[in-house]
Amino acid sequence: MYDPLALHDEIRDLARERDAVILAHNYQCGEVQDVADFVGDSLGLSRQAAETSAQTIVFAGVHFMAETAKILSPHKTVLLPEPRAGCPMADMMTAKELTLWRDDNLGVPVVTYVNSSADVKALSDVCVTSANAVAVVRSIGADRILFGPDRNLGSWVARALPEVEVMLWDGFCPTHQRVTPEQIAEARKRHPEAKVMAHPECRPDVVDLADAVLSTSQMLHYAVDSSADEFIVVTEEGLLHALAKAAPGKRFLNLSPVMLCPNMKLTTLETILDVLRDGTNEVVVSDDVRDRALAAVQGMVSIG
Ligand code: CIZ
Ligand code: SF4
Repeated sequence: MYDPLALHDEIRDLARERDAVILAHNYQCGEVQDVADFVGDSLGLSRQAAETSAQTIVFAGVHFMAETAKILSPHKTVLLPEPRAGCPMADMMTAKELTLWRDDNLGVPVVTYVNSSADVKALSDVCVTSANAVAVVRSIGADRILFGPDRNLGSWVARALPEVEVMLWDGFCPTHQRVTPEQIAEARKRHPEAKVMAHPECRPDVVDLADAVLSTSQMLHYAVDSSADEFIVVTEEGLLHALAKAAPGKRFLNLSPVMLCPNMKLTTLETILDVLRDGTNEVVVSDDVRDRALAAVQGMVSIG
């Protein structure tokens, strides 16, 4: 019989035995977040991966996140509990496509969202997360950049930095792209007192209607610091669990059931236990790709 409490204890015992740290993304389901040593966004978890003294990293997230951890910690074993957990946005820009785009725009810096493959990172000048995209692009000081794969985050950067010409790749997150301005207007009508927090992966016409445009880590801080008691959360629903823990007593409303990433939900307590016990699903990045991607990833981790 499925017994989450027993599984939780078994995972914690095995993690200790195997000298493993469990990192879980804010979009993981509640019981996976609760078994992790650290819960966070790509930026925070990348930093944990770089700093941990544990020999093994179990990454409860999607493939590009585990790859990023491996790039930062090549001598550690990085295990991805569910090997099918990918990111459709990351798949929207291949290394071949980026090579052609870069060759058509020689000399223009390539700024890449962390939601991308290691091969794509290896072709990039610098990577960003949603928490530091604006700060990283500002720090480059270029008047023109190529930005991919997320056209929505790129548009958000362009609006924040009107002095920079941001050339956009046409990728998007299917989960965030589904949100419409009508849904926001409807939610506001039902909850006129609530603050709307939207992720920059949402469409620009959705972002326009938000009180605050924030990464998941920024949403957690905003909710804790705000004098408001009620929030409409416009990002993947896993964050609601983290929000409820960070700000107990406040009310967090899920915009709609469409805010679910099926890939993030593939990881379960059982798959975590399996990889810890068997050491399976190790993430590998070739030395050549790692050597070329490292500077871009380190640039991301060092800013913001
Ligand atoms: O950067 C991340 O972890 C993602 C994908 C979302 C966010 O805003 O935290
Ligand atoms: Fe990719 Fe969107 Fe899922 Fe994040 S929520 S992993 S961007 S598909």
